[in-house]
Amino acid sequence: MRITILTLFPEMFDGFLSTSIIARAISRGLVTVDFVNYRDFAHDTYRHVDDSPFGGGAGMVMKCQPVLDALNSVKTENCHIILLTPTGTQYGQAMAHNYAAYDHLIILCGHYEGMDARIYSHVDELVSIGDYVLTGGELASMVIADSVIRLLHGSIKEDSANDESYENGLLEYPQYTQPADYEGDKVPEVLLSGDHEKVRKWRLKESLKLTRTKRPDLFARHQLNKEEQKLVYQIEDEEADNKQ
Ligand code: 6GU
Repeated sequence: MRITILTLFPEMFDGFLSTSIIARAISRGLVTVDFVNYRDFAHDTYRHVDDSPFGGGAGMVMKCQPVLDALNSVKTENCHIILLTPTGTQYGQAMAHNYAAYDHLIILCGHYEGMDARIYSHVDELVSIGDYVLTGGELASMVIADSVIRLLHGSIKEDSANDESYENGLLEYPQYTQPADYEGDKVPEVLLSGDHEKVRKWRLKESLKLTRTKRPDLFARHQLNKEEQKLVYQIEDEEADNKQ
């Protein structure tokens, strides 16, 4: 897979690309990441990429010409082009899986007050990573690239990807490691039992409990199977008992 990132600040990505799982995925040849700096496509003396907004108001707006010339310089036949903006569709795990299937993903980072809206019709989608405002799209593009790259086959162990939060529509169960007793704070007994079926059931129940209380929105959308429905009845009974 190839990911091309269009940005005014490619140096922001140095640590991201040279560390841990992302660095390993690159060295294994699973992904290449390349950059285009909009500034290189600004042709006036001062290499302006932005200008003040028509109609007035604070801040600067990124101009069509340098952004679209930069984009046209890297477009390929089967590429998928996303533009990062707080006004885009909210990003999620399903979109990460979707993106991981493309040969070439092009990500446009905005900066300043945003981009000239005429740029929008030249991309496939507008994407936001959540309901807060960042100073630019660079961090958002790292969030997207990270979540996509770790899904590429050979990037991480397959089963570590399957159990996680969001993959089955539920939050992940709590994890523990050595020691079994940390200053009197003990790991749940069942995890030390060696009974794989009991452990699986306990984890599923904890996932359901966590999702139900922390993310009622996800829980409402999750289709409970028979086993899960039974566990939810247990959870409700336990809650009722605790109230008495
Ligand atoms: Cl994609 N860009 C900016 N500037 N802020 C954001 C965002 C993107 N997603 C959430 N906040």
